[in-house]
Amino acid sequence: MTDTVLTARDGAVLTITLNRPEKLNALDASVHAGLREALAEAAEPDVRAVVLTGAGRGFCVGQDLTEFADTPDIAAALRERYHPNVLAIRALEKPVLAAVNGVAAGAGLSLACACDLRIAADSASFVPGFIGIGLVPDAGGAYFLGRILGTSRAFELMASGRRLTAEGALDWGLVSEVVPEDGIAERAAEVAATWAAGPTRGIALTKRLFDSAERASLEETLALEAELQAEATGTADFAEGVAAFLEKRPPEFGGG
Ligand code: T3D
Repeated sequence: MTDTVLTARDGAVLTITLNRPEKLNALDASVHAGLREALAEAAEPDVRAVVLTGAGRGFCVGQDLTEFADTPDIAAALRERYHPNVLAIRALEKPVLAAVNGVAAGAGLSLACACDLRIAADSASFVPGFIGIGLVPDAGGAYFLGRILGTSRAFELMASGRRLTAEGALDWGLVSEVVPEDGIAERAAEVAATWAAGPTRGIALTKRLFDSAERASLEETLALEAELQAEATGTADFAEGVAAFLEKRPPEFGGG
């Protein structure tokens, strides 16, 4: 693991911290590689929830612009460095929470939006970045923002390049919660611990169903829900959930 991406375990929660604080966690080759390793660690079965955050005053300001000169083939760089990590976040069979502790710009904004949930510090802001240097959104930015905000709002934000405040992001549903800057790590740990104590297989199957529903017909979604529900009813957590309900006690989900 590179020291530009750190991982830490607290029970079943894995926290991944982008760690180039002096560059607001801009994504250089070492961060891309470190994130890839960290996401592989996140796939381990005993990890039941993941937090992605940034060290220092930034979340992530996207591509390290000083590396552009050394990147002759941008399309290949996207395919090799960005796409595997974005797809790995979506493929993780557990919830991924972006704790947006500061500015999220360009591909940093896309990364936050690739996650399943977002909370923000009151000092955070969301900066499209791409259009500021004449680029189109990448790292899945158009895909995720279009779905979270709706095409009209997402286009207006991404094509204008204007900065969205944490409160504005809350108002638009881009984040679910805004907390004081000095409390974001603690709140992220709390939220993640709650998710980690949930029925992890059921949550993973719900994630898969929603991801599929974005681009499937009603008929296809009904077919997949039947398949996934059959799988969900085979889990120990389903048995525990029903038993706890009948015994009028809180469930204790083990994640299996
Ligand atoms: O290559 C490919 O594969 C293509 C992929 C492209 C994907 C992309 O992400 S394109 C978009 C890239 N990101 C940006 O354009 C954002 C650039 N940054 C900014 O506009 C500003 O930094 C912010 C508005 C985000 C924050 O402003 P502020 O005033 O809070 O901080 P600052 O002073 O600008 O930045 C602090 C330091 O971070 C500074 O370094 P220094 O001068 O103290 O040594 C600054 O240069 C550095 N920094 C910020 N963003 C980047 C960066 N260094 C490299 N790359 C950056 N993206």
